[in-house]
Amino acid sequence: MNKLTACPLDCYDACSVVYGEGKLKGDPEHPYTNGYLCPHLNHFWKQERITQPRLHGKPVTMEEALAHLQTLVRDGLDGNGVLHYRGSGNFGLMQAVTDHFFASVGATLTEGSLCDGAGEAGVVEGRGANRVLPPEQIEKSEVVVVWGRNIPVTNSHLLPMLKGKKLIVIDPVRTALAERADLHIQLKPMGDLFFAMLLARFIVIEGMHDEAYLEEHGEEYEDFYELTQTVRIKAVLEMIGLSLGDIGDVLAAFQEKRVVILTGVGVQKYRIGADVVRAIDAIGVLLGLFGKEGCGVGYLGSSASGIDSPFAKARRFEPKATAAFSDYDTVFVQGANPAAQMPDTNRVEDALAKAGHVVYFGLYENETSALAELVIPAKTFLEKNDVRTSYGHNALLPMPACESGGMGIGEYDLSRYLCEAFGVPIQSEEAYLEHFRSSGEAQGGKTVVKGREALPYAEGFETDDGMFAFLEEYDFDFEMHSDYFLITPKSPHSLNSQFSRETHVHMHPECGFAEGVLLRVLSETGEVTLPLRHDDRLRHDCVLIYSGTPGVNRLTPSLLSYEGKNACYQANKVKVEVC
Ligand SMILES: Nc1nc2c(c(=O)[nH]1)N[C@H]1C(S)=C(S)[C@@H](COP(=O)(O)OP(=O)(O)OC[C@H]3O[C@@H](n4cnc5c(=O)[nH]c(N)nc54)[C@H](O)[C@@H]3O)O[C@H]1N2
Ligand SMILES: Nc1nc2c(c(=O)[nH]1)N[C@H]1C(S)=C(S)[C@@H](COP(=O)(O)OP(=O)(O)OC[C@H]3O[C@@H](n4cnc5c(=O)[nH]c(N)nc54)[C@H](O)[C@@H]3O)O[C@H]1N2
Ligand code: SF4
Ligand SMILES: [Mo]
Repeated sequence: MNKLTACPLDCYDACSVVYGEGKLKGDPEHPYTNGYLCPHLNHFWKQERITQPRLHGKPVTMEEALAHLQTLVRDGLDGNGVLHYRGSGNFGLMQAVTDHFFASVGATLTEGSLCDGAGEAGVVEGRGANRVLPPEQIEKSEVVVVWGRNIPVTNSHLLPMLKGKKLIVIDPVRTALAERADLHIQLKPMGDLFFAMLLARFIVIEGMHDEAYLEEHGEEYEDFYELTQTVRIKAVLEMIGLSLGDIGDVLAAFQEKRVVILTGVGVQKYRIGADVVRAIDAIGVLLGLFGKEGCGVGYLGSSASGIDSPFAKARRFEPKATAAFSDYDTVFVQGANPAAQMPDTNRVEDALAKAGHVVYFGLYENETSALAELVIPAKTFLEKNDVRTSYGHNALLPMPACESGGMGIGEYDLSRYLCEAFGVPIQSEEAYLEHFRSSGEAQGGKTVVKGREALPYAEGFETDDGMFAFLEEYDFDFEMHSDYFLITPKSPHSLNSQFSRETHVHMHPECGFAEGVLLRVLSETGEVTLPLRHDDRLRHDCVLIYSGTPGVNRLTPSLLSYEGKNACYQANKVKVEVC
């Protein structure tokens, strides 16, 4: 019999999945999933799993593994502490049940993000809260501006909704979407803050701003207009690789009535990421796009919006992007591969080696499982109960267990074991699941998270005074000319470090190096050697290495964004040399 579940992966689309006879299919009834899945789930079975727990490299039983885990946690709590480092390998809400145990016994958890935290900080500063722009609004638009988001790769279920619309892509790479767009602005990486401010300035100069809307929702806009006047037009356009014509072309598209801007994580992998996203939001405010049918600015919305956590809260935190593993006796890694996916791999490896004991709790072998003392296999999403939400739409999707038995242990069972061993109260699995399920309500034939609006910000912004808080100042000290920009977007074949990972460095064919040659790529933080793949979608001043490529994060720095405690994967420039 078929069962309905949802894809567990960290992805905008959060697909509804039909499971039957050992096969996974896209739910044809679900309005966004539309009956198809992407390669990650289509090939889900091919990925080899960890089948047995391992201690110091030797197989042990699950009972032995859990008993050892208990000892490591106890010793850590009695000594220099325990760090619980949870990643985004599985996006189910029940993944956080381990937080309940670790927080209750006084362990340290992580704060900030490797992902969208800088942009989210900018959104929250400006709008007061980070709401999802529902796909229904995107569908009703006439013009879609895709700004630092690679929709065909990372958010492919949105593609049908872009059909027939005027499409503008702002991206240093000529992505597949840029290829078919009406306009592609191939700016320099890190050029977005200035481009957004210049667009804002010309919107006001041309009188395209919505004065009635601004009086009600953005009364400080004139101060922001003044700030944009500090940007020297000619020098800055030259610096970001654009012309006045590019500004004119984008403004022309803004003349249409229903405009949507979709911002992705690409624009905010820098220390000033919050300011960039806030400046892009300002364009939406000037044009009066928020709270209007078929309009809006959508970033990765908060997936936790509308969900109350039933789990204990921690009091101590480490920043996720720069966690000091070596300060702890016991580090428990769950659903993550920090030895590859955190920035500054050389530092991370060193810090993990100096931590007392590293435990890895996951599905697949990776750089982190290779250096863990204790490895505990998890169950897949098909073998345990969960519920999920998304940062790309408002649906609440149940994920009931579809298969029984199997290898590994689920997050709830592992947490219950630890809670019982340490005398920490824990509710039944069903009570938590019911708590999450009851956060949903029926809306137009599907279940959505209660309280999430079909048209966010229709009543104004959620700041203290209800007004959009425009950017008041900015810092910009990025070297835009020497060396190469490093861009590290998502790959079509992997989900960060899960599944089929990329192995090349990409540069334009006119970069002066032969296809296939081994290139050493160097930054302030480290180096990596990879074979070169020519890629004429790139600017001449860019080196592209996909997220998940082994070694890419040897090049990226241990820096936090100025706001949002986010990793800054594109903050280092790089040099290249032939090996
Ligand atoms: N196939 C696949 N899908 C995924 C993932 C995956 O690994 N693989 N990961 C998931 C996760 S965890 C996330 S967070 C989302 C993120 O998904 P997206 O938001 O799409 O993020 P990225 O692919 O990192 O970058 C998006 C685009 O930004 C561009 N870019 C890079 N630097 C700049 C810049 O300075 N300015 C501008 N304007 N653009 C820039 C890149 O060229 C790229 O096309 O995707 C999710 N979906
Ligand atoms: N250079 C560069 N680095 C990046 C990025 C980038 O764009 N460029 N992107 C960053 C972003 S946006 C993100 S979100 C992070 C992601 O980085 P991580 O959070 O480290 O995620 P993954 O690499 O997907 O690794 C997830 C692991 O989770 C495990 N897992 C999967 N399902 C389950 C489960 O049900 N239970 C348990 N216990 N484990 C499970 C799998 O074994 C898998 O190896 O990477 C960041 N790193
Ligand atoms: S990874 Fe994204 S697009 Fe692919 S099946 Fe999962 S939710 Fe759908
Ligand atoms: Mo992410």
